[in-house]
Parts: sequence; C-alpha cells; structure tokens
Amino acid sequence: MLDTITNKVEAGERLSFEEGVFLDEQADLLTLGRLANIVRERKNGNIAYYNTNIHLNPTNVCVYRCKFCAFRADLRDEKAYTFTDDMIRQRVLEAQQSGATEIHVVGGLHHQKPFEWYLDVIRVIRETSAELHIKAWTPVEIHWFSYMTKKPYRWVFEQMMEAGLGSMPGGGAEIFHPEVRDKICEHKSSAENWIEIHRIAHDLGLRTNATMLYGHIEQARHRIDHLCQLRELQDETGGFQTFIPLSFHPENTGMADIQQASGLMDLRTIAVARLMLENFDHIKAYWIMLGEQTAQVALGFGADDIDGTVVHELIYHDAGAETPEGLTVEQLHRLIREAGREPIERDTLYRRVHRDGAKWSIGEPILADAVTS
Ligand code: V47
Repeated sequence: MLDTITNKVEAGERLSFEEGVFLDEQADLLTLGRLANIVRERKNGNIAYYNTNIHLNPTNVCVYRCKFCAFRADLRDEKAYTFTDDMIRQRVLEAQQSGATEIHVVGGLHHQKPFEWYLDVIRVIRETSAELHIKAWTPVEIHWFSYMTKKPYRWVFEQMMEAGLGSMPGGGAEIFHPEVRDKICEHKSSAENWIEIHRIAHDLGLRTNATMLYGHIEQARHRIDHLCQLRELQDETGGFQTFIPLSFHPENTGMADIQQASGLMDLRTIAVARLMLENFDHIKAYWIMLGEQTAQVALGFGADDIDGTVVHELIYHDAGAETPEGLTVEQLHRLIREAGREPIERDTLYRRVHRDGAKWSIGEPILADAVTS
C-alpha cells in the first residue's frame, strides 16, 4: 500500500480513508515526514509563517464540563473570573503596544451573561482599536448564542460581524466521531453543528480554521474520519485556511490519568494531517502546545506555520503546558531559521505584514506559488 500512497502523494492525488488509517497506524515516522514534506513544500515552499497576536479569554465560567478541559470554572470557584470592559480595553492597548495584528478571543459559556455581553466584548475591542483583526468564538459559542437568543446561526454571525468579527478560530472540534465525542464532551454542540456553523461562516465570507484534539482516548480511525469530514467541507466551501492539530494536555483535567502524547505522536499526527488534507493550504504547529523544539522539527514534517507571539494563553497553561506564555519575534525567527526555513510574518488572512517595530501595515496576499523554491 505504501507504494500506491507514495505515487499518489507525488502526483498530488487524494488519499482514501483506508490509506489514511494505514499511514497513521503503520508508516514509519521518517517516511511520513518525507511524504508530508513533499506536500508542504509544494504548497508553501521554504516559508514558515508566524503572526503577532494576543489572546483574550474573557471568562472561564462555563456551563459545560468537558472532560479534557482544565480551564473552565463554576461561578463560585476561587479561580472563576470575568473581564470587565476596562479589562478588555487594557488587553487591547497591550496588544497595540506589542504590535499585535490579531486578537484571538475564546472563553467559557457563562450562564449569567446574555448574548449582548458577548457582542459587547467584540464592540469594545473594535472601539479601542480599528485595526486589530478580531478572530473570535468557536461554533460551540455560536451555537450557545443561537440557543440563548433563539435566532439562527446566520443572524448571530451577522450581529458579530457588524460589531467587528473578522474570522473564526478552529476550536471546539475535538474529535467528531460520536464514539469519542460522547465520552469527552457529551453535552457540547455536535459535530454536525460544528460543520454546519463553519459552512455558514464560509458562506458569509468569513475565513475559519479547524482543529482536532488528539492523544487521549481516540484511535487512528477516529482521527482519519475527523480529517475526512474537514476535507469534505473544504471541497464544498474552500473557506478553511489552516488546520491545527491540538495535542491533549492531561494535567488538572477529568482525564488526568492519560499519558500525554509523545513528540513522535505529535510529529506523526502533523504529517498525516498534511497528507490527508491536500485541499488545506496550511498546517499549523502550535508551538505553545507542542513546545518550541517539537514545533521546530514539525516544520520538516508537514507544518508551515507556528502561530504567533501568543501572550496570555490560558487554556493550555491551565492544563499543564510548561511553554512560556509568549515568545519574542527574535526568538520565533531563530526557531524557524534553525529549522532551515524562511520566517514570514503574516496577518490572520495570510497577507504579508510590513513592520517597523510596533507599527505595521498589511501587504499583498502571500500566494503559495509565489513562495515555491
Ligand atoms: O477547542 C482544551 C483545546 C481548543 C485542552 O484557530 C485542549 O488559530 C489540549 O482551538 N489539552 C481551543 N487541548 C484552542 C484552539 C486554537 C488554538 C490555537 C490556534 C487556533 C486557531 C485555535 O483547545 C479547544 C480544545 O480542543 N483544549 N483543553 C487540553 N487540556
């Protein structure tokens, strides 16, 4: 089967579900890396992208109790918090001072906060900064807003876009297959909802990302099923930009007995994703979750993006991530150059960022065929 797969990868053809499961379960790491690197360099040449961004998790109070989550809190928990408008403004000013081009906003589903409160989070950001790209909410939140307001998803998006929403991050996907989803987040909005909400976002012109949470109770067939479902929606809409495999961090979660995925498993998952998602332009090695070393190696195993100078990240750090909360641009450059790649700063929509310290302007789209070396 490996010969057939190699021929297909070299010819740029699509791999089947069975071929994906074979690769995931049986291919050796270096073969996976070599094949994934063919696709990676065909699409993005020698470039490794990063962006300068900041995170805002406006509340950790959440009605759901997903077993993998160490971030959520009950209202009366000691660690429970909710941002005020002033705190949001402060975070945006901090983003401006650090030269961030993007603010990434996700949080808990606070049962005492109406839809207007979430809309205000976006409004306050936009009022404080006209330039910052607002990448916010996941389908889990959009579904909750729709449930609260009894309005369709499309209406929810239209309100958010009017307030300043620019794109949607990839969270909340976890593992689509019900054999797994029902065990790790049974109450959360379904895989069908996740797909449908991205379909609507794409139809409204919003670009979005996709993720997969791996390294817990799922098996190869669940991961490949997840990737095939994403690939199908991408065929239909073309609205996904980046796929981000998220390695499960067990500390302080309801699945703390599970051993964290090894660096090898991380690299295998990135490579398999690169090979299965031939219709996605980008695969992100999220350094904050993988660690700087694995993210660096991942740039040779299919990944072309390492996300950003992420400041104030809580979701992974609450779950035991020992990476620093932020890297400087110099550190990111060094990390990428050491991996033999060329760093390019992108904005959320993969346009070149021209920068002079904290001042920046957006340039032309970075086209895949323009970077092929
Ligand atoms: O949906 C939660 C995951 C996601 C844990 O779009 C955990 O650019 C590991 O989606 N261990 C949110 N993972 C983060 C996310 C994301 C991150 C970076 C970039 C982008 C993007 C999106 O984090 C959740 C869930 O799958 N998660 N808890 C944990 N203990």
